[in-house]
Amino acid sequence: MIAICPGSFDPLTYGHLDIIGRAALLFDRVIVGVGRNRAKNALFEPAERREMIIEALAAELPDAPVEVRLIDGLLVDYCAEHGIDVAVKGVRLAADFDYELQMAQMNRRMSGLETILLPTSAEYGYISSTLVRDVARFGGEIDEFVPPLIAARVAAAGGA
Ligand code: COD
Repeated sequence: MIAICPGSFDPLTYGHLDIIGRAALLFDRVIVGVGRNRAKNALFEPAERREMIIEALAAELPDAPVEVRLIDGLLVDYCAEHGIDVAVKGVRLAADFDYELQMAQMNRRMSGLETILLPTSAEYGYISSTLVRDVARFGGEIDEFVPPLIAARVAAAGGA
């Protein structure tokens, strides 16, 4: 079965990598779908995020059957066009669950796409791209939260 891990990944964190790596153990193939969340102010353009994820996966999960693609438009349309069976999302807090449940139900209603929610690993539960951008913007260290090459790209982008 083919799964998609969709997200903004602005930037990719160790929390995202944990979900992607665990999805890769459960499914034959995993597509990391880089989308645009219009509710959030992006630091990196989607194409840049895709490039950064490809580099990070090569370093962190070199043997995982994972590809990185840009999603333009609805997730359900992308999945239908590419024969993707299921979406895998990570859940940290109750707020994540409320948001993901609503999207899962909407997506299933629209196309039948199923969603699997994976609980975050405890050590990554507090990490979010938004907080990472915020810490970097004010000059804080982000090495603990993102792979080294992502930290370098965030620093080069001027924090956030
Ligand atoms: N531990 C575990 N999981 C985590 C962590 C962590 N530390 N950090 C993030 N995650 C999970 C999130 O809960 C989410 O499941 C996933 O990783 C991606 O997170 P983000 O923040 O990078 O991405 P989002 O939530 O901004 O992505 C939203 C999408 C782009 C997936 C969504 O907007 C979408 O599907 N857009 C396409 C258009 C569409 O179909 N819209 C209708 C949806 S019903």
